[in-house]
Amino acid sequence: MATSKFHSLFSATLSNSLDHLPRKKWWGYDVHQWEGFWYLPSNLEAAIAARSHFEACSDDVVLASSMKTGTTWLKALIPSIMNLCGDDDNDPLIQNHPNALIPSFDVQLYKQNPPPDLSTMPFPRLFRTHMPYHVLPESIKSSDCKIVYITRNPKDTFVSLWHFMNTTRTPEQGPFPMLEAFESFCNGVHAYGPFHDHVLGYWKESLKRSQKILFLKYEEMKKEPRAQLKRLASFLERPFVKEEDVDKVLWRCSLDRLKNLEVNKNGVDPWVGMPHSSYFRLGNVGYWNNYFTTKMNERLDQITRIKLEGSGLDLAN
Ligand code: PAP
Repeated sequence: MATSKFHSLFSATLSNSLDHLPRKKWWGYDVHQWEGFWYLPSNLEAAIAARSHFEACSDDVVLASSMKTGTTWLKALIPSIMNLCGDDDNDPLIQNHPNALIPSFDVQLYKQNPPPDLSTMPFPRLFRTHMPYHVLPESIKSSDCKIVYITRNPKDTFVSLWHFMNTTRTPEQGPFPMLEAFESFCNGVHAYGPFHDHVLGYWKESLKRSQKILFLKYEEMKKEPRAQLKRLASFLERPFVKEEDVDKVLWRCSLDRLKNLEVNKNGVDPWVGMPHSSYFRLGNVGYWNNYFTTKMNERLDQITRIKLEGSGLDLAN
């Protein structure tokens, strides 16, 4: 069952060499603080291994994000743009959940010991990660490889995360208390949190190196998908030649289409143990409004204001 597999993958204890790290509870799971961010144990060990072992190539593309900010959309869009999708009948999205099209450093590749042999991967290689910018493998930062970062309004991110994590709970347990989850989120204690620090790390770097890091916002992708998709394709040096291809890729990667594909309605992610369907929900902007009290709204808005002050970044909507 998905729940128990998730539990076994994510509640594994850290090896002894890491058990000196600060530890807290998040949704009943241990999370450990490393270099300013909180991680589930197996993700932390994988992140540390990736930092030590991964060697970037100049034409690699790394998709980075905090959890639940629209990454799955990009997991579909990036391979589609990179011409890996062929014609409609050969679209890999029909047979594969988007998670399978871009392997993750920290939930997949570097969970293996010894580290994976990447020599057989086709070029350009595509990777994804939830690792914060400052702990990325050095070669990602210093090589010419490209990073695509996606973020989202923290209030919608939180609600999306709450729904996703509830998938790990049994019917007897019921949903996790929202206020308790909210308190953790506001305190930055959640997988790959603090959220705002994660966003700021990539934002600041994207201002310094716009050729290296493309900074996308989920709300802008929803509002003007054609323009944002073209921006993404140009950044990846795969500009669209035909306008109709823009619409084709948007359709192929649309939430409605992906959600209704058999491969995404059934099955479980082999690495995380979560149902494939749990990666596709409503995809609404401003849905937090259905859950937040005035107090919650003011609190998270204030945190966002204080954290982002002077950064030039606006995540309100
Ligand atoms: P991850 O961090 O586990 O990869 P991620 O894909 O970043 O999750 O976030 C999931 C959100 O993206 C969901 O939002 P919601 O809970 O508010 O509905 C999900 O619905 C949304 N999403 C997934 N695929 C798409 C898509 N193709 N287009 C738009 N939104 C999508």
